[in-house]
Amino acid sequence: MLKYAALIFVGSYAMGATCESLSSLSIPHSTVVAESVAAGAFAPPAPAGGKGKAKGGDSYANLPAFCRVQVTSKPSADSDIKIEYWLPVSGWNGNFEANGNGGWSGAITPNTLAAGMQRGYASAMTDTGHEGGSASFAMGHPEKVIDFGYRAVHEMATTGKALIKAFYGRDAKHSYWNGCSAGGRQGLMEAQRYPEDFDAIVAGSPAINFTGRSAQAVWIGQATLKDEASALPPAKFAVIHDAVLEACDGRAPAGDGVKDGVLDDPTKCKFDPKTLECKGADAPTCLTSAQVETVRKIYSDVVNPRTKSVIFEGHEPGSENGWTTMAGNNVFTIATDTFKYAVFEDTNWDYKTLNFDSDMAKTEEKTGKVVNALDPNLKPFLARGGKIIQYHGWADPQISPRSSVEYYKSVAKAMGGPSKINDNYRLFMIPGMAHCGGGDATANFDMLAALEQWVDTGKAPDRIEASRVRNGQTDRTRPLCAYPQVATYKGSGSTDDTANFVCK
Ligand SMILES: [Ca+2]
Repeated sequence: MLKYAALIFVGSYAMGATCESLSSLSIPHSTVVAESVAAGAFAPPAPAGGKGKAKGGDSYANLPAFCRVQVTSKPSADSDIKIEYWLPVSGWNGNFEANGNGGWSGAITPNTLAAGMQRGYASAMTDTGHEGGSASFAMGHPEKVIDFGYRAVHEMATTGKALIKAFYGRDAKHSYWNGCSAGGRQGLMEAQRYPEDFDAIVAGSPAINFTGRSAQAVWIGQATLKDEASALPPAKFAVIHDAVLEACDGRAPAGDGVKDGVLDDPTKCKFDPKTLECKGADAPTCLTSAQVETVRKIYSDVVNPRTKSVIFEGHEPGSENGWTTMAGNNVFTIATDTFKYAVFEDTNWDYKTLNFDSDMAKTEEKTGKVVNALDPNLKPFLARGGKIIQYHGWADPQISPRSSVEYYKSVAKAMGGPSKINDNYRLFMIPGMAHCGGGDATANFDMLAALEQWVDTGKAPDRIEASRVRNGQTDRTRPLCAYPQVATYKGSGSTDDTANFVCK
């Protein structure tokens, strides 16, 4: 087998260790297996069933030689956390990048590791301590829930730094976090619980209130699946969406300024679904009175019926085309898993029984306090110069975007006002974007590059350029603006050209 040593001639550090020697590195409660992989030689595991090509199979042919390190970490007796690191032998940019997961996580995806390494990073990913996308692992395994909640990522950070130091003979210049959805939650959780782990964090569409959004999916499921009359035929999602745009997209003051198929700030859209109510019999282009009530429920915040306190923020106008996620024929599985396996530990648990008053304390005590990342105290992270780019699509039908806004505001308040966090923490709300991408938005952007630039220059990004690609063509460019600013049309020129917009 080929043996690679990372030869780094920087400063006083002349040489690191061979890849294979990392296997004997002593990492607390962990076993380490390291192997050299020649350029283009990585063979991803075959997909289930053993036939066909693994996802991203062809792209591995272009990979540089790297040291592949597989770690099993057992910080508790019940832990079994898999972590993988790809350390490029040459062309290392000097930085560490840890990548986040999605949903209930439970997988290390080689194409994610490859993407980071192709940008020059020593990249990392963990399965968060269990395999697969179900939460069934949680039943009877509170330590595994802790691993999923925050411990696996912390292990990935500390072990990654030790491996980098051993392999390259020096510390990483900076440690980056990059994740969306569950990965956004993981990044903000790190800033809250382990402020030393990462220097800079991209937190996309974060599931920071994991139990809250689970409650919302049940809230919507209880409304839509209550009876046949309350259900929304998926064909009507587009009808509602069109009515929303008709009401709120376009010229001010009634609209948002620019008629472009997306809402710049849907919280200002006062759309009443009753305007769509059928005048006579039910028809494909209108809503029955029962359906009007269902739609109102989808837009409404999830509240405790007794105290009226908000459990989670409602969906925004503009998100309708994605409502199959939570208002389809089944209750969103990620949500039912939360209650079935983590909170109640009962495989027979029925979503219809969830009580938004009496069940909430147990939800918080059992699961919320482990998996939710809502602590507004980022002082230790910000004090050491940590940086966060958080982003969220305004049309996200899976994690309500206002949950990001509310968290951002809570941090600003806790830290003494927006001016106290502005140099370290910025939120970018993306008009029309669905969950971590898609929708009618300018959803092509590079938040990691923006964060790198911020770290390297010290100048916080006020606007980040984005584009929309349709049928292989870029048909719109637009700036994404640091909240609370929005991309504002200057008044002349094409509304598909970013040069004609300012952030204000
Ligand atoms: Ca608009």
